[in-house]
Amino acid sequence: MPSASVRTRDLPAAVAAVGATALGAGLGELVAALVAPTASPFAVIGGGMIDIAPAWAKNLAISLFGTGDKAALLVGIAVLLLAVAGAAGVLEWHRPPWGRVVLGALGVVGAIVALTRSDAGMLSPVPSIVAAGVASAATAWLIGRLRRGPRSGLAADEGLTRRSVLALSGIAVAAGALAAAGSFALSSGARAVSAVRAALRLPTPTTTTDVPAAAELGIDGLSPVITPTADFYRIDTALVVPQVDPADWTLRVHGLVEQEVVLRWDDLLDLAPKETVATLTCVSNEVGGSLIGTARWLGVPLREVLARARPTAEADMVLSRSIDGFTASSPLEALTDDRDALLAIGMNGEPLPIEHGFPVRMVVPGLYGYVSATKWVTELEVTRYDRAEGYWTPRGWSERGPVKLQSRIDVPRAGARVEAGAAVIAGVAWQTHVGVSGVEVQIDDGAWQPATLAAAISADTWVQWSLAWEATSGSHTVRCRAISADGQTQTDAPAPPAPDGATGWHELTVTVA
Ligand SMILES: Nc1nc2c(c(=O)[nH]1)N[C@H]1C(S)=C(S)[C@@H](COP(=O)(O)O)O[C@H]1N2
Ligand SMILES: [Mo]
Repeated sequence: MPSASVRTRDLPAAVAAVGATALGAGLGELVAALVAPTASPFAVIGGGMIDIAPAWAKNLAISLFGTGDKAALLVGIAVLLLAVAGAAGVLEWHRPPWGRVVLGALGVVGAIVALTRSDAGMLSPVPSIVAAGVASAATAWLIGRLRRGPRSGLAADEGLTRRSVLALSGIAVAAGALAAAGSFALSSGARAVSAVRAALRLPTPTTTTDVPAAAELGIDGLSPVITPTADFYRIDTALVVPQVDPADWTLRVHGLVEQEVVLRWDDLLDLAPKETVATLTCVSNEVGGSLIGTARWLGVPLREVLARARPTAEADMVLSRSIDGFTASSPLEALTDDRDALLAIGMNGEPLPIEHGFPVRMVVPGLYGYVSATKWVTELEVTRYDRAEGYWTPRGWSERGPVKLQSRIDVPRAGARVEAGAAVIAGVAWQTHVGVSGVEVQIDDGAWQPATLAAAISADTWVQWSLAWEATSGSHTVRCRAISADGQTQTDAPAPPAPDGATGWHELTVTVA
């Protein structure tokens, strides 16, 4: 029976590729746990399959496996992967390098799927590429040794017996399993908190802020007035994102207070969270930069929380501290006046994303994030500016950070080519908690022209603006400046972000065809 004997002779190659692929897959999971937790190749492929599976298949899986449906899917993917690996080994044995090519192609598919997931980061393709690279290199190496064999006439150390190849494949499987177990241990905290977050139901807000339809000009390329959560900038010092379970979360309010207070998650819910819209921006934002976004925040006024603790008369600052040690120094005044300074638990209708501070963060209109927007917040120390300082103050940033008046051109993009004729210039302008009353645009050295302002949501948010432009061919410089609600015109004097925020006019060059 020739076919059977062919199969037997193919077996070591198949086993070698299965071992190599198990090693690659395990290392891919480990790399994911270390650098891109949401891009575990298995989770990414599984998530992609769930997204494209028709409803009947999902229902069938749930009725067959119940709550074990996801585990069953992952086992299914593993079995399929190893079967493909075995086939790739046979292919590599007969037609090198096609087995390697198949394994490499699987990695490319994984990397592409990882990049198309909504939570994809820059590093999301890395785990799949590492997995496929290791799998195909180890397959090529093992099958290469097998091919030479101990009696191939080459030096003994260049070939391997089938028995050695099988033993090495077994070691590869064990090493892959060990790496996968390591990644599982590393990511278990994150999985648990993600699951808690996914199951969390937020309370209905007691009050909400209206977003008037006229706040959104709906111009192509203009930043939407509410920033989609997935596009919201992220800035923090956390190498590993803190994983805080709401059930374990507490906020201690202490220092210069008459009554020390400890709040738990349920206490926050009892304080009747409200929803407001606020723009958050980073002091590091350059003129024209993108470290700014606007969201609907659900939370409890800090004013009410601080009132329970009753700060003493000498206090002038609140040092908020996150679970990972970051601190921000906010003026007590800004947290207790009539503005919507929040202990936020929701962002755009969902629990805070873990990287945006789950379960609780601060949001304070009018202040840059580094002196106010503490994520994963667990402590409010009521103190004085002459007694304590926030994380960035000794590192060259100002102890107070009121947001400066700024405006940005979104349309057209810098360096864009624009058709001659009717065109539009549009952007956003802000000075949170002060508000914007106008924006002016200058083209080349022409007169400053007033832009049309969209409806403002409130003084705490940015506002969109636009100006119709009859574009004439050639190269043009376009610049903008905002006028604040209190009558100030945005300064053209350039200042770098440090120590308290960039100033100057946003300006760009446009080529009109
Ligand atoms: N725990 C913690 N909170 C933090 C920071 C940080 O480094 N650690 N960075 C602050 C800074 S500098 C900014 S601009 C905002 C950014 O919030 P975001 O990542 O949700 O956009 O978070 C603030 N809160
Ligand atoms: Mo920031």
